[in-house]
Amino acid sequence: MLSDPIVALATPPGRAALAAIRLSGTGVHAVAGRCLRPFPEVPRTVVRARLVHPASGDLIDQPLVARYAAPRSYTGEDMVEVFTHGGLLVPADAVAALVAAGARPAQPGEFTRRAVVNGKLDLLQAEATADLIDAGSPVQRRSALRQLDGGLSARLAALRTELLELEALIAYDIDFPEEDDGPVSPERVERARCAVADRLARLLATASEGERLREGALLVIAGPPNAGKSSLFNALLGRERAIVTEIPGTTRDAIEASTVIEGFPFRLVDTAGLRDSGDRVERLGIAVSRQYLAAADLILFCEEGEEVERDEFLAPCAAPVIFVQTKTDLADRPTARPPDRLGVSVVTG
Ligand SMILES: Nc1nc2c(ncn2[C@@H]2O[C@H](COP(=O)(O)OP(=O)(O)OP(=O)(O)O)[C@@H](O)[C@H]2O)c(=O)[nH]1
Ligand SMILES: [Mg+2]
Repeated sequence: MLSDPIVALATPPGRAALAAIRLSGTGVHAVAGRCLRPFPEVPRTVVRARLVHPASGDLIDQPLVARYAAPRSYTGEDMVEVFTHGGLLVPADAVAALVAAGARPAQPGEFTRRAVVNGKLDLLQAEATADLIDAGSPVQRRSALRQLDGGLSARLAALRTELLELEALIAYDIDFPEEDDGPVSPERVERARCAVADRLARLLATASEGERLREGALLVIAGPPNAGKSSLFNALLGRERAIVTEIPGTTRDAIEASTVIEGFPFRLVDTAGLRDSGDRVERLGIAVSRQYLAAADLILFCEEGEEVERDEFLAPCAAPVIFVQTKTDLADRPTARPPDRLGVSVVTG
């Protein structure tokens, strides 16, 4: 049944001051009323209640309880929210009591699914809810909130309207084909078609940006051995994640870590130094470096001094490349830094 009473813990289990339990569905007020004394009579008010097991009458907690009446709730159904104390035992016992009182444990996503079915959210907003919960950077949060606000939904609705208008123009032309110089000129149909195609193309162009925002842009640190790639990787991460030694060929496998830079999510990758190597393991590592270079959204190409054979490694890459001159603290640099290179030093910061 799609509207049977369901219950779930809305907060993660574990030691915490509070836990939130949600119930939704037809008859859910009666179900909750079997465990909660008093049960609030007025929707959208909060009362302090005693939560007991419906069979044994055992006191489980003294929670705050809020009541919502359909359709004015998250799911659009009758709902109850119970705020118990946190921890491992109390919330679990509270959910068990509510199940004993007649609610079924909810499936993952079932509350939001009901909200979609009842027209409280559209599918894009439901996805935005998941994105907001998963957001790991301020930009991800802003983007999810925009979508939750209906930004993308409004663009799709406008697109749909334009398509329907175009269809109507074409249908009119088909219905009255004899009218040579009818009210619908071919130019008008063509103009409308171009406008819709253009809008679709612009919307599609934002798709990869959205994906990058969700997954994090792939920022690949590459360059010859010993250039200071792992040092830069650690500095950008703010922790010693990759091994650093003075031995060229230290990093033999790609190391990936997530980080937030200026509010944007990044998948930061440190790679094996690029050179022609006779060592089998190192060669395999360099092959992995090349795969990351091919998939990168942005490449930081590190060089310590003289320019190396960049082209052999960078020619197959589509991503923009920032050339980085490392170890700028060292005084014995042979020549001044070329203007196209960004200078960094992990010694001076
Ligand atoms: N003075 C100075 N030394 C640095 C700097 N960055 C790295 N080094 C040193 O350069 C050496 C190589 O650093 P790594 O970060 O391991 O270099 P890598 O490019 O990852 O090397 P491979 O993994 O072998 O390809 C180490 O001895 C570092 O301490 C810097 O900014 N200044
Ligand atoms: Mg390294």
